[in-house]
Amino acid sequence: MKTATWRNASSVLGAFVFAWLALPTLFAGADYTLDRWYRLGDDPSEGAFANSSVSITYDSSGLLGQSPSQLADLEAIGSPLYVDISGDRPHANATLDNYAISFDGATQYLHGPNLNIPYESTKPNFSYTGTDDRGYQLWFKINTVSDAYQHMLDDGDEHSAIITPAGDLGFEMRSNDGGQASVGSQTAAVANEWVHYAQIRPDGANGGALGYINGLAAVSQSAIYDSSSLELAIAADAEDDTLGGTAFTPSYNGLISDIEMFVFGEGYGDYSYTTDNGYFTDVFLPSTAGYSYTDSNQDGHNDNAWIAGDINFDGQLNVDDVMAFIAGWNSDNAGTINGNGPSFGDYQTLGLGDLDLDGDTDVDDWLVLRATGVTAGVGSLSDLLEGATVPEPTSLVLLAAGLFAMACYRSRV
Ligand SMILES: [Ca+2]
Ligand SMILES: [Ca+2]
Ligand SMILES: [Ca+2]
Ligand SMILES: [Ca+2]
Repeated sequence: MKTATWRNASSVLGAFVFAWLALPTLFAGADYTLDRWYRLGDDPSEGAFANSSVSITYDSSGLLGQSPSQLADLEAIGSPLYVDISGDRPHANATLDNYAISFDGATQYLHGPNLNIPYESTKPNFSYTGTDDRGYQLWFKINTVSDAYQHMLDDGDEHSAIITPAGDLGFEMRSNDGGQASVGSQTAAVANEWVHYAQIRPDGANGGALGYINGLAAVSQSAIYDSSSLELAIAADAEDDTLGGTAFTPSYNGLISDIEMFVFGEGYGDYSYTTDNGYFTDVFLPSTAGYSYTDSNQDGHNDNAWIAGDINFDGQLNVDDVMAFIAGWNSDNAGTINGNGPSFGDYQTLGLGDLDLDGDTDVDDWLVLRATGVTAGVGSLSDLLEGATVPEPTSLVLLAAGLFAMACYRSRV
């Protein structure tokens, strides 16, 4: 989960925020550091109303009046419009999200300072010394799928959220070091549907750049991304104008609702799919039997966290999760990911036992499950797998009955 201070909160709830800032744990621990939160009309101080023109849209993560500024607001070009989406939110639980910004794909876009390599960023909340691990997530809804590139977000021409000319949802991570630039996913773009994107660089060059579409692993790219003096563009392609500035080509036709850009590593927190992928926490998890949605801290994300080891998402850690693990043994998602980067997992592989979220279910995941304590008394992995790498449904039932009997027996002694 993210650490954040809110621009609007700092004006409305100043005392509370400053008290909170005094907590020594604000930027320590497991949470990533939210550098930018572009709510695109939902920051109360922005004064958005339906069908009004955007001139400046606010970064809502950071305190006002700091030097250097903690806020990286974006300037609008071509008068994009605020759109009331309270009747058509990205997902049912997004009750704080009442506005999006609409772009025409021809003249309208937003621009401002890039984040790119955090320690080189021109307008950072912090120095981000030593870390180049970063990511973003956003919601968008396209109007039309064309045969040209559409850029929802282009951060310094290095990391981009795109639709390819083939009409596929995709991502870019550029590299002068032999990387792939644009990689389309196996999912075609569809008009008039909200889509969640996340692109994460989790672990230096070895971690690659991982693109998730609606919470699912979709595109993986490798190599080292480059320094960039180019700006961040929303709804446009950002490229070098050869004069020391950025040339923008507006290219995205549709709505964008909510963008977060964040930093982690080297004292700026950690990124975890199960706590930080907004689709997983806000859409998938509340759709399961074991979890609901609450947002007491009003950060736009679910406060309820997945229980480590709960493979079948019923909100409990018990022998049923061991059964789900055995059922998913030896599975992997390699066939669903495009690009030359590392393998990675998602809620589907997690539901098959991929507890280390590297895309497969193998002995490494068993060690993670065993560390939760839930496998105590159910036998060894080889015992459970004996006779079948992928148990037949009938043998699963028998295995379940056997495990249940074993659990009952052991509970009596
Ligand atoms: Ca919004
Ligand atoms: Ca929350
Ligand atoms: Ca469970
Ligand atoms: Ca795994």
